[in-house]
Amino acid sequence: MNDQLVLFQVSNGVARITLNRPDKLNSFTLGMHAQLREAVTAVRADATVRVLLLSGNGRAFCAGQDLSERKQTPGVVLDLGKSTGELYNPLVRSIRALEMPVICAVNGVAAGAGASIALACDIVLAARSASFIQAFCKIGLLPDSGGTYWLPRLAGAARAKGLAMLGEKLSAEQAEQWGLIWKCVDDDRLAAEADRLAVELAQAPTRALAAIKRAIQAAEDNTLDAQLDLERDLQRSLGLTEDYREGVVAFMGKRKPNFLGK
Ligand code: T3D
Repeated sequence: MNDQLVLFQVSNGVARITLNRPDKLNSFTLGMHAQLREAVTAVRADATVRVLLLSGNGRAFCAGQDLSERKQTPGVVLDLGKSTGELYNPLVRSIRALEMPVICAVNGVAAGAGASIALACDIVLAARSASFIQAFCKIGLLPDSGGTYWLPRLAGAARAKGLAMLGEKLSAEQAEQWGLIWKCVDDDRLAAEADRLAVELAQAPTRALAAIKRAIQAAEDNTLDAQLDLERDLQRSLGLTEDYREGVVAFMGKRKPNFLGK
């Protein structure tokens, strides 16, 4: 049995988390949830980490909830609100709250909660052969883990309803064209391109990136007035960072800045 359901490694400011149940398309079991939670907690606690790169092992990114854990037992009431509220929602919240960019390298199919979790990340890069499937309706559920939040915001209500009600496979290329993801790249370039982005972002002014993430997420609900105030407050604090000082000095000195994430 595979005990390492999640692979975790940190180097040069980049934390790499890889879902690792390839034979079951990296679908979520209780064990995988626990290991993923532990890894995300470790990322949060490690001050050297400036970027998180999430991916999947094998031919899929993630096929959502492992349905073998959902076999009905007579007399036992299944409470999906509990697993959603106690496992998936905290995971989505933790990705959104991480004060650093989270890159998702979608190496293959992302279905059900697997698709929602990919879309919760800040920069989603997909292999050209990958796909996104709102598989929920096929088993009598609705998109969760933020699915009904991301889809209309990213793709518009018409496409969101079509995707969620039909459960059809959306190719990575179409996902890129519809604005669901940052980019799709040829399959054999995915790992290198994800690494290149991660290394670039790990050398960027981390606090500015965290502020960008926070402000763009807040814009989903804010009025323009509230957003202008938030930008003012965040800019004030960024103006006091070492990285801002370094950025200006490097620009004036016509050299490459050396950002430390401080
Ligand atoms: O329950 C709660 O807590 C509420 C929260 C729910 C969140 C959710 O994610 S609900 C949605 C759950 N996911 C799905 O419904 C997707 C199910 N999977 C599929 O539809 C297909 O596997 C795919 C379209 C993703 C890929 O199809 P294909 O033909 O490429 O692969 P396959 O042959 O179906 O799967 C390969 C193996 O992975 C196979 O196992 P086997 O027969 O070789 O031993 C298959 O059973 C297994 N697998 C794939 N997805 C899941 C799974 N096993 C358990 N759960 C899965 N979700």
